[in-house]
Amino acid sequence: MKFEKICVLGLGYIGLPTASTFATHGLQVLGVDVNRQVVDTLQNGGLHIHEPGLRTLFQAAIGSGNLIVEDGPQAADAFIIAVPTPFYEDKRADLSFVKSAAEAVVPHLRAGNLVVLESTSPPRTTVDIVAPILEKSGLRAGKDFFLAYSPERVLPGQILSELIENARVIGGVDRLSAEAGRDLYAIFVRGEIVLTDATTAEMVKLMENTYRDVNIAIANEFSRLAERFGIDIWEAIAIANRHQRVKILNPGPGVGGHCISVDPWFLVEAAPDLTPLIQASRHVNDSQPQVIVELVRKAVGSLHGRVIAVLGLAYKPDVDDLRESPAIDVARLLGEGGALVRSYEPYKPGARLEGLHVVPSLEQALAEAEVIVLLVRHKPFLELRPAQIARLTPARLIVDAVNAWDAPSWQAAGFVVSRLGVRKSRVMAVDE
Ligand code: SAJ
Repeated sequence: MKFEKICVLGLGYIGLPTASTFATHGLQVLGVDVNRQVVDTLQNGGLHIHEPGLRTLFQAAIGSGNLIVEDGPQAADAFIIAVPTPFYEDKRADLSFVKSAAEAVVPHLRAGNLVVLESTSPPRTTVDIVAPILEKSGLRAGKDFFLAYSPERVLPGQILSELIENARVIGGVDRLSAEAGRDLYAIFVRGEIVLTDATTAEMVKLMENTYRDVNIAIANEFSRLAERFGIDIWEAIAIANRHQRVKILNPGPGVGGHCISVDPWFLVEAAPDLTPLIQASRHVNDSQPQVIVELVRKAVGSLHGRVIAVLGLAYKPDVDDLRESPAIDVARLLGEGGALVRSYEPYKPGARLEGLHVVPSLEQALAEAEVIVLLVRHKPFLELRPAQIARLTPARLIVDAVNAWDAPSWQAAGFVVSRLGVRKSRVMAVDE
């Protein structure tokens, strides 16, 4: 199938890079967002999200004349739906954006068009929810138009390269729909393109993120056991990972971001009776901020009135994304416990977060601190030297939740270091 003009609905972390990449590969792209502010920002050449390299790519796309941004769709050869699927309080998927995007396509849908859903969705969303909406056009999915599900699996921070290099799954409601999807993405994807059915493709996406969530949960549970039994979890993991079939992930303050902490719930919602392991893993990871707070409490005694420098608020290293961040939960819980928390996030020093005192510099976070709590393995934190920090703060207590700092060097500079998953007086190197 040949494509000249496509319409991308939803211009967020996935839709905007996708629209821009198609435009720089020669397609005419209409980018659509229902948020007027987003449309205004983009029409004026600005960006509402941060992703390395996106500004240059977006400007090239706009500059080529191939990318136009509007607040509603128009007739096109293909429609890509890349809107968010958040969840409600009770963890059920909120498909309202997916549904309204599909509704918006209906008046413009023509025989021979392709529609692709990219939004992460519960199993069967494409066939049971999106197809019936699109069929209000009078056209039949798989007969008159092609319909496919193709999940995005790019890693925030590396979206632009992964968009092109990653293997891509395309699940069609029938074989010809999957092939039409392949013809579209082959325009820029250099990774392998794998064809399957729509529901398998939905499951693949959810399985990948759930697999990672469960694996992080077991690492977090192991770190709790390590403290109980008086060992160093980091040493134990390093040794276990020398086994050729073992790859234990890292414990930490919990699982954040808008993917791994959300997607497993889509499977739980779809089949609560079949998902005890997935549910338990979610609960382990969600309770991890509380574990970090207990670690701090053990290190300082009472939290009440203690001045605490929290280093790192992002959901993972070297991104500025604060969504669903467990580090923010830790900072809030410390504050609720009576501590005076000064939080510092090097990638978003001006962040404003309700109920949190975010300071714009490391110096301000440390100036009056009694305890330093390190929550994210950001590069700028890894580069800090103990002697340099000792000059900036009266604090001599460190709680390292991410195994970022070499404890002996900090101890040599006069600090007492508590590490997540460690209750051992002498830390022995793996090779000793
Ligand atoms: N984390 C740990 N321990 C680890 C690894 C991660 O606690 O050993 C935490 C991180 O700190 C973070 C969370 O897990 O809070 C998630 O981080 P991540 O780097 O594992 O994943 P995301 O959410 O940034 O991106 C994931 C990726 N999925 C997989 O690796 C299976 C990405 O490929 C997906 O495209 C993305 O979700 C998505 O959009 O679904």
